[in-house]
Amino acid sequence: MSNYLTEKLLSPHEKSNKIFLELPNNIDIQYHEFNRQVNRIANYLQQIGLKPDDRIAVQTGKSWQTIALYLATVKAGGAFLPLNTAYTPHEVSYFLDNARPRLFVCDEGHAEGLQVVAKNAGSDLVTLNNDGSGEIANAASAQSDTFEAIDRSADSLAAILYTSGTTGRSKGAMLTHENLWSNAQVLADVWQFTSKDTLLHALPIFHTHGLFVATNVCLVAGASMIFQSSFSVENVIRDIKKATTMMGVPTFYTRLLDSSDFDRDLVKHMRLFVSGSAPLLSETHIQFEERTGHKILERYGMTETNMNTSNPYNGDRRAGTVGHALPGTTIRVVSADNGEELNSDEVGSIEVKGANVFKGYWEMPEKTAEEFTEDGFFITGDLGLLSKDGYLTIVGRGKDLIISGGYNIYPKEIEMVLDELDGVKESAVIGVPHPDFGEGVVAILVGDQAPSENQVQQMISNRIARFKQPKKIFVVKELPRNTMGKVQKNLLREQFEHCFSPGRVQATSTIT
Ligand code: MLC
Ligand code: AMP
Repeated sequence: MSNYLTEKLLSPHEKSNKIFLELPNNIDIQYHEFNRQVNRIANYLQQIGLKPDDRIAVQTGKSWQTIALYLATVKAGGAFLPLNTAYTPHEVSYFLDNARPRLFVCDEGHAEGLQVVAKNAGSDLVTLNNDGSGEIANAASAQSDTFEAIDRSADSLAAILYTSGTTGRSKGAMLTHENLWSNAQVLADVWQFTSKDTLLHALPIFHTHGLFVATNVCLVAGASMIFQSSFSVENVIRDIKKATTMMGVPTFYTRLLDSSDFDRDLVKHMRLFVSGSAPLLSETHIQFEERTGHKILERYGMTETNMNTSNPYNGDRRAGTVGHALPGTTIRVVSADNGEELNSDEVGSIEVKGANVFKGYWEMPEKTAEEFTEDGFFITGDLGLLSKDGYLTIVGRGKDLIISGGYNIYPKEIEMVLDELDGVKESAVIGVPHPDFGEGVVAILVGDQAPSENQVQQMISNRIARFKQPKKIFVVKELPRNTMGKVQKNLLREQFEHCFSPGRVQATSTIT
């Protein structure tokens, strides 16, 4: 046995290849230097008594040291548990209480407020700052730069990523060494990544897209990453000349298209643009091609499954579709009524099976069982159709989920918070078209004394992350319901469809 994932990701590369480029600071990190830092941190983790499957929860900014901590955790036998930096202490406390990590890592600026949260979960808090300094760096600097990796098999736990649910309660998706490696290898092959590539990396590194798809693919190929702390049009335009590839959520591409400096000449040297995490409008695909001559390659995935499908690298990248099942992954579309597989072009529920699919939800065996079919397919909750030649089109979601700028927001979680507010009898949260984020969160409240939009924002600001908070709030006399008493969100979505467009319905106005 060996340490399955890190052996595959870290060992094979030329020592002198650059792994991270931080262009404005002129910092280059080479693979051999990076590997040594991984080893130092792994030694530190071993010294503090990390045991196999122990979790290391991390809420830190984007730095190459966080990536080193991820691989050190895996190499030392643990499971990496990244958390969105926008989560409030209230949200973090749920994740820590649920996962009971051995360590909770955050930056110094947040340590004081989070100390009690970590303590309540029985975790030690240590710091890692955006510039790589902090207690982890200090402790690691005294350690050896070689480390004998802890044996972990293909099926061992490598990471836990929390994903919200329709019940409002987040579930930890357990990803194995094989899930992560197999997907990285397949994507690197399919997208033809090599050590000559440089990826413009502007995604956050606490979700599947930025952490596994972007980073692991580069590691597998021995490629370099221009590591930008967050997405900005200006910085992408500044650095893209040095890149060969870019990955992003649709908002990245619509924002880039809004800039006249983003033109054919700027990106003529680029090899590939990939989009995912949310639907890319056909319109954006077409506009991008007209402007740059490049066809964005759209792919489809989930936290639980890593990537499932991709449009072809060579071949027809079809706008509005997410392409074919990846090698080693089986996709089927079944009837939501009886689970029977449907013919091509019939819309049904998308199910997936393969080495990419996770091993279950952390300490939720019943929930895990519910989401798999008897023959081992994972029920994605997405609705779609397969064309005769195997292209998957996603047409909607069977789950009540909003995707805003690539972040998933579960209405139930927001409704539970709104329903507790004074003056709110009940609420419904919906997603409607938003020009920047794809979908924007809108809350519809019932209650004669319902609070105003400003009051709501204040009341919920320390409960839920800013990106999940409703961008508009309306008050109605009552919510539309069907004969079963279920709120008809489709009617609400129709009613408020244009509220982010010019000439929209005034927010917080009472609709009768
Ligand atoms: C930020 N804000 C958002 C938001 N991001 N609101 C709704 N949706 C979002 N996605 C809010 C902030 O709270 C703030 O509100 C304001 O917008 C500006 O914040 P900012 O920090 O300046 O953010 P901005 O640069 O605008 O960020 C937008 C973004 C970012 C699109 C660049 O959200 C992003 O990087 N998204 C990527 C998400 C991602 O990686 N998803 C992958 C999930 S994995 P205010 O009111 O205070 O101004 C997955 C599987 C798969 O889905 O298939 O990949
Ligand atoms: P997450 O749980 O954050 O991993 O989000 C996964 C969900 O994002 C999927 O179930 C889909 O609904 C959605 N998604 C990911 N990629 C795409 C895509 N290319 N097109 C449409 N939806 C997508």
